[in-house]
Amino acid sequence: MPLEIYKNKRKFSETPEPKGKIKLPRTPPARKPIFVIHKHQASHLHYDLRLEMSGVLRSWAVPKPPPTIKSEKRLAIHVEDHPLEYAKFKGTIPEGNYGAGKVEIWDNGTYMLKSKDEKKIEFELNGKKLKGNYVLVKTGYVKNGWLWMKV
Ligand SMILES: [Mn+2]
Repeated sequence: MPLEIYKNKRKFSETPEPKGKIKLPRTPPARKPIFVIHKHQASHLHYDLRLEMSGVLRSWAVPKPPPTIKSEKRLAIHVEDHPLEYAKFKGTIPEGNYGAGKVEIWDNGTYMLKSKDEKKIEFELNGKKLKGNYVLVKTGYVKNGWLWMKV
């Protein structure tokens, strides 16, 4: 169920994060899909890569800074889909809430999907910091683990 996990993890009476809409677009949007990378100072600093897909932001938590050169491989843990409105979210999630801590927009822009299947997603980012071709490849070593690389 889209966004059900997202909603179940959060108390919207306490967190400033968007509630999100369940409704999915019936037709692909005419505009280019967006991406955002949040810098999230939770109990452990990490970066959240989010790609717009099927009306939600498909999301990965990345414990290290995003890859900017070809030799860097980043573990990216696939996490729950986030609502599209989350792309504009920045703020502080209060103590005692899921993901408590400061959330900043580290980069954003549009992207072009090059290919996508269950184990591999190829895409070209056009952000302010990140530009060029990237790939996410599923890895069997870690639960929900993918590797994120610049190619
Ligand atoms: Mn996060």
